[in-house]
Amino acid sequence: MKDFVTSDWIRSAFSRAMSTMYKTEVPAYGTLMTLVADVNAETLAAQPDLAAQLTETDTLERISEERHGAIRLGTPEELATMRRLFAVMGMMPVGYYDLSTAGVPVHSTAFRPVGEAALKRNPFRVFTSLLRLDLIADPALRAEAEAVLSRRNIFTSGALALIDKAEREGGLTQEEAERFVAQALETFRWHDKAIVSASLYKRLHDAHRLIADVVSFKGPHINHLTPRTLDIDRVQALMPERGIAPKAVVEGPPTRACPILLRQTSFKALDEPVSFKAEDGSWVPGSHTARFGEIEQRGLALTPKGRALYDQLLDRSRAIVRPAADGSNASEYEAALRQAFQDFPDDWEAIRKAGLGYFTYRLTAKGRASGQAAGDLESLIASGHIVADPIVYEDFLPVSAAGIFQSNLGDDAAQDFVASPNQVMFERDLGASVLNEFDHYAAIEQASIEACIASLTGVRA
Ligand code: OOG
Ligand code: NI
Repeated sequence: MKDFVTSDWIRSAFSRAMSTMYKTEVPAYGTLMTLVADVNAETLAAQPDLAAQLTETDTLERISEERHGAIRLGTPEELATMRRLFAVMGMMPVGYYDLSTAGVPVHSTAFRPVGEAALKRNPFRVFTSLLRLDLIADPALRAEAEAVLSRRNIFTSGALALIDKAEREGGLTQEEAERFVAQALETFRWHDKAIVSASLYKRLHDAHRLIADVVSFKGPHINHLTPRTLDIDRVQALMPERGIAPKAVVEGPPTRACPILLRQTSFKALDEPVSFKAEDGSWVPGSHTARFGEIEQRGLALTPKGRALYDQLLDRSRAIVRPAADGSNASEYEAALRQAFQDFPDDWEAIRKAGLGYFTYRLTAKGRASGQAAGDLESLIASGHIVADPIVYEDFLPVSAAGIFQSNLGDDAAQDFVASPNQVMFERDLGASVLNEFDHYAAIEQASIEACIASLTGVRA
């Protein structure tokens, strides 16, 4: 039996390497990281209860390590190989997001670790989109884009060989894992030399800016990395002081005492110099806008019932005000959002009792000391033997994701596509089914209840 490192180890190493690379490529990301670390430290100092809870649930350490990134792929083959690459790091496809309804011609999943232990170790996730060439109206342009994509190979031969090896042998040794991280990183690197001519770039760009971003380059450059903050409103407010211009509104639920799901904001993508290949082999200078920075604040994972309520309240507020990209109605939008969310309880016990969110259960000091106690879960909570902690939402939100895409594609980029979710096609291209996020949270919750009951009563629940 070989001495393999764990997939958690590989994922942590990869996430660190990616962050280091992106900091060099996009210095504003480094500034944002520093700002987030400062605000997190302030928040923890001001809220000892929060610090204690994060320590108790063994999640304090992971906060500053946390991040997600995003890439956009061009072909089914790229998506299928990406699934195998992420699997080496213990990252599985969770959830299906259709962005066509929001005017972006992609559908997506998030590759992330599943299971409590892996998430605690390092929850690094990558929001991964596949371009929907079937949504390009012009058949000639679609054929040209397909031809360009069919000629590129986004993975190094070293990465492909190590993926094969990991699959065949069930893991990688430390030396192989280190090589794997370095080889995998190559796929996500920025390339400033386009693989298309300036005129094809322009036609792709005119069809949709996102199409130009996916088709014109050698690989799917990581387009943002997102640290997790404990106070997104504070970071949003401080960004201008550090020379970063935030997008107009924070996506997701409003500010609450009990954070739910996910709130996100970003700074606008940078205009970066690139060059295009001319017929005579010379390089023609131009520019491309794709890479940005984002921050997120994560809260409670909602049950299907809680999620339905969230979707309903978000729809209700957006029926009153739709946030304009230029920020002109930001305060009206925030007011409408706050008003609508009055109907979502903002107290952990009320949320839990209404069955709106997922919680993990653990023994209190009293529960651990008592050794034995009888009763059902609710009475053991009431008697102070068991306490519930919110489970953090590890996934994404399609309306918010569309807002992030949109703010970085430019205000003119919104287009009407016929809503056409196609999870069947996505899973065929992926070569696997995506996991259902709700099943996953429910299983973590259930396992924690069983563990509590078993240690208090000596029997399995
Ligand atoms: C992905 C946008 C979605 C998020 O955090 O919701 C996303 C992209 O722009 O490629 O990253
Ligand atoms: Ni993001």
